[in-house]
This record gives sequence, structure tokens and C-alpha cells, in this order.
Amino acid sequence: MTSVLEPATEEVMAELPEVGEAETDAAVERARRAFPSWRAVSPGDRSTLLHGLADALAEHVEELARLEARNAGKPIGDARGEMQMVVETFRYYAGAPERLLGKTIPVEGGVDMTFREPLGVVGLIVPWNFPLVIAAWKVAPALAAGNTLVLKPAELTPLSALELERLALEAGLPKGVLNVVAGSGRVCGQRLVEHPHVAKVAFTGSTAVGRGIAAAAAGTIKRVTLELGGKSANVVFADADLEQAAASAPIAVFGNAGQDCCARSRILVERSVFDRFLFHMEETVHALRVGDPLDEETTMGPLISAAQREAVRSYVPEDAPVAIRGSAPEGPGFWFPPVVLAPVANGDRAAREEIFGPVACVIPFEDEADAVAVANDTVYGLSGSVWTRDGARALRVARAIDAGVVSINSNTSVRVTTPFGGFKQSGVGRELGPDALHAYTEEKNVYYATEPGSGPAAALPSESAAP
Ligand code: TXE
Repeated sequence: MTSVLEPATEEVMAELPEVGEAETDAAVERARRAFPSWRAVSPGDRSTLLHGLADALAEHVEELARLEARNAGKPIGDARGEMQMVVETFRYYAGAPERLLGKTIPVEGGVDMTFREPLGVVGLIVPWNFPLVIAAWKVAPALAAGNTLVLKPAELTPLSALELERLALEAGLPKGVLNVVAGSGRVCGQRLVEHPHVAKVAFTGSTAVGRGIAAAAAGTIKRVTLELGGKSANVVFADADLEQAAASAPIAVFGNAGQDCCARSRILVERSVFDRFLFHMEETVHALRVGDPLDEETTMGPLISAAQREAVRSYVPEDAPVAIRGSAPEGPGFWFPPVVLAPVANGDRAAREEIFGPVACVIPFEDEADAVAVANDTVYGLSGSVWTRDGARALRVARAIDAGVVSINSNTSVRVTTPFGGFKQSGVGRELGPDALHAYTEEKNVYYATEPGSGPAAALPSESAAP
């Protein structure tokens, strides 16, 4: 058996049977057998079934939120918000099967049309920071497009995914359509990536593992979507609403205890307002309530594990330039206080690596060109923000930042209806929004000759020699 811990108490909250390669293969086989009939379900019926699953999830929001809050150590208010997003994601994609449109293309001698075909069995590998939300971003479009799937949750947070599997069956999804393998990444995840009957892998996690997945997927020419790490810049100009920007900046790093790929963990502040900005930030940092995830007043929980806490600690050595330090509980639980480092140079280790904990780096800049250069001086490119009252500059800088999601006068990143994903080493492909659906399909082109013997293909001399 393997134990699932509660990070706020370090106590065991569940014991699960060990699963390995054989169980992964069995799940892929179930998905493979279920695929032809799931693919054949009419778009309207598939839509009804997905709405049914959304209803089932909506009915269980509170218990799912409590489960996630305990298992991932996140404040219950945040967990409720996440479960609402899970429901919203299923509802959004429940509307998709009937909108999976192709094109007709004018060609000579006949009619050319395209279809969006499902891929088959897809493998979905998700992390522990937003366990069910990130699973939903993948599961809902994959099912809507007619695929069957194997979902592998993170070792530390498998419980909500297992609930999803149970609710899907209860909501009437046929057996074998949605399978969960709660095993390790090294064994079960790796097997999904290498499995000859898995057509695609969608992964959210570390850049290092993502790199390995891209390499391993090449063996079977698998389609991959990768959503990886980040080191996003929150650029604050002197003409911004400083109080609002400073009140929001800590939340954009310390939300989910900093374990967020979109964390704006590099706060770039124009030098002329640097000290004032830090002064305003202080109040928000000290207002954070770090504690029991199930307490309604809590705004920041513990880190996910002892190992994560050790990794985070290494970014705050004795001589670190700690400008603000919040408080955290003692005793059992993987606690770490919110810490603001300032001033930090963009070349410092804390500013270059994804810390994935409540550590913010505040970096001064001189002017617009310098701000863009520093913002882009990173291997990552997931998200970012620009704060200014100058609309033209806001758009100029937003366009110049090499990142997939940039907000102006806001630190939000994710909406069910809009695309989300990374530039550079933050990933490949996009999730959410209408186009995510296409990432779970192949485009098929069908030509129907209406004037036999004519048409461009017949005239191509190379056709018989084509591969
Ligand atoms: O992630 P992993 P970890 C970053 C963050 C964090 C670091 C380590 O910086 O500190 O990654 O976290 C599965 N083949 N992010 O170690 O290992 C694994 O079981 C196939 C950013 O938890 O990448 C889990 O389900 N799968 C990130 C998932 O991959 C494998 C979110 C993620 O685990 C595998 C999480 C393998 N060889 C961490 N090895 C984000 N972008 O939000 C592991 N897995």
C-alpha cells in the first residue's frame, strides 16, 4: 500500500494499493476497447453525458473541495473556487461535441471537406498543485472530442482524480472511457508515454520531466501538449496605481503557497518607486493568514511535502536579502512563511529558477526597454503582468513580453474560455478555450470526386511515386 499524506498535519489520510506497469497497461487496454463505441456516441448524447458529469461534480463541490484542501494543503476558499472551475470546464466542453466543425474547401472536380477525428486513447499526466483543475482542463476536451483516456494524478494528490473516476461512472459514462491510474510518474507515467497504443500525452509538471516526456514520446511519434514551469514577471511602472499593484503582487506569488506555474515570482519595479512599492507590499504580506487549510480565514496553507520545503528553503540562505518575512505555524505540517527578497538582481539564483514556494524576488528596473529585457531574460515564458496607467505602453510591453498569457493591471492568468500555455521552455501547445479541443483531434481531409476523371490530383505526375 502507499500512504497519502495531509501536508498540514503530516498524517496519513488514505492508503492506496500499489499500481505499476501491469495496471497501466490494463487501463490503456480498457480505454482502447471503449474507444470505438465512445467515438460512435452521437455528438448530442456525448454532450448530454458530459453535462451529466458536470452536474455530478457540481453536486459534490463541497466534499471535493474539502478533499482537495486536505490533500493538497490549500485554503478551503481557494479549493471551492477550484472545484467551481472544474464544473465550469466540464460545462464548457460539454457544449463542444456539437461544435466540432470542419471546413469545406473549394477544389476542382469535387468537394473537399475536413473532419476533426478523435486521436484514440490519450494519456493525461497531472501535478499536485491544482490536482483536479488541471485534470479537468485535459479530461473535458479529450472526452468531448471523442477520445478515451488514462489519467495519472500526482503521487502526492491522487484522491480527487479517483473521485472524478467514480463520479464519471455514476453519471453514466461508459466503463473504460475515463480510467485513473494512481501510480508513480517514473513507472506508470513513463509507461503511458512509451505505450504504443497511447496516441497523445498531455502533461503538466516540471520542465525537466517535460523534456524527458518529449524525448520519450518521439519513439512512437506521440502528440504532446506540455505545460511546464514558469518564472513570470510582474512589471510595475511608476505611473501605475501603486497601492493596487502592491496589494495584488504578493497574492500573485503566495497564492497556493507559491506552488503555481503562473506565480509572478519576479516583481519588476521601476527604480523611482521601488521603496514605496515595498512599503505598500508589506501590509498585504503581513495580512496573509498562514494556517489550517480547513479554517475559513486561512489564505495560505503549507507546502506540499518535506522535500518541497527543503527545496524552497535553499533559496533563502542566511545571507539572503529578506525585505519582508511573514509568519507560519510551528510543529507538524510542511509550513514555510511568505518571504520577499529585495533588491534582487535578475542573474541571482532565486530570480532564475522556479522556486515553487512562497518566495518573491523584487527587482528594480530603469525604463521600459530595461523592463522588457529583464522580463524576457529567462528560459521560461508562461505568464506575466504589466501595471501602468499609460494604455499604449501597457499594450507595447504586453506584446513584447515573450509569454503565453499576459495581464494588464491584473495578475490573473486562467479563464476556461481563453487559451493558456507557454512560450519557450514553459511548454508546447495550449489548453482551455475552443482551440484546446483541436489538440485532442486529428484533422482529416476528405475529397469527394463529383466529376470522375477530373480534378487536380489526377493531373499530378508525381502521384504514383508519392510515399
Ligand atoms: O513535478 P514532476 P514534481 C515544478 C515545480 C516543482 C517541480 C517538481 O518547480 O518544484 O516541478 O515537482 C509525473 N514520466 N512543477 O516533482 O515530477 C508525476 O508523477 C511520466 C511545475 O512533483 O514534473 C506527476 O504526475 N510522468 C508544475 C507529474 O509528472 C512523470 C506543476 C508532475 O511531476 C515522470 C508541478 C516520468 N518520467 C511541478 N516523472 C506546473 N507547471 O504547474 C514524473 N511524472
